[in-house]
Amino acid sequence: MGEGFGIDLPPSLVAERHGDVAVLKLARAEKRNALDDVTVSGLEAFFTKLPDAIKAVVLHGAGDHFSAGLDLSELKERNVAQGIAHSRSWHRAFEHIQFGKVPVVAVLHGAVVGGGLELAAAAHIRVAERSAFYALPEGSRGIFVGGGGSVRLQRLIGTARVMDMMLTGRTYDAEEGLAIGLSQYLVAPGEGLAKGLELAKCIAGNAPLTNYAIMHVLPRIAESDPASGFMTESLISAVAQAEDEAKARLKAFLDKRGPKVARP
Ligand code: 1HE
Repeated sequence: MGEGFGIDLPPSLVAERHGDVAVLKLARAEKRNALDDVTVSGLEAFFTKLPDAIKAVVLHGAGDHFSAGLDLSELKERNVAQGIAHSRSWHRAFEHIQFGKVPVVAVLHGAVVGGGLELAAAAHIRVAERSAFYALPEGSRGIFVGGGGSVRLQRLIGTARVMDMMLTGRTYDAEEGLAIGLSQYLVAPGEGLAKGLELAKCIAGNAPLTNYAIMHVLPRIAESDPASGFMTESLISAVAQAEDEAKARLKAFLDKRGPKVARP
């Protein structure tokens, strides 16, 4: 259903185009959008092959839940080597989300659990509806996160919280999720997609190189020692400001044509 994108997607993923924003829906509601191998490969294909005309993506889920995580029915078949390869396939797919072509806004509702939370963590912005709840039930299933959660979630909410979620199966509700940084926005039930689209449209209006730097350079600076971070910042800010697009935007503001910063 990737028509309009020229991307061959499995039935569990449905893509729509809204101008320069792509909306990708996890469409396996009957299995609570559990992520099977085909869906993970489809995610990789989608985020790798996005056309240049698309400037931002909204990712959301059909039905009452964002995603129930790993498709547990596929798990019982794997040996150790296959398990490593499987986890690495998730890493590859999600790497193309976090460090892909354009920013991704995830819209969360209902269960955002296990691999579903790992998927959400690979997005750049998370909008939660009040129904959202977050958990890492891996501990109770006798497994471990394998979709990059031990890297991304620790950075997002801290090691102590991830340990608690994994050891005790603790569930955070949407308000708690907002407070601890699992989502940046909290909206009423049913309003997530509209909010996600509004944010994606705003992001799509930024200079492409600025978006690229925010996605690709900012997280690397966060991982650097401060001296390297300062130097990298100087380099990327000089690169960005040298673009014609930046010059045109600065001139527009000075000519009283550019937008002012809005009060909250
Ligand atoms: C599934 C899955 C799944 C549902 N794999 N089939 N994830 C979990 O441990 C979460 C497991 N799921 C749940 O706790 C619940 O399903 C939910 C809280 C998400 C939703 O509850 P509910 O009552 O709306 O749905 P349900 O009746 O439990 O499930 C509906 C169907 O979806 C049912 O199948 P059916 O054939 O009986 O209709 C469920 O079996 C199926 N289903 N979740 C497979 N996860 C890279 S490592 C990542 C590691 C992890 O992600 S571990 C966490 C796995």
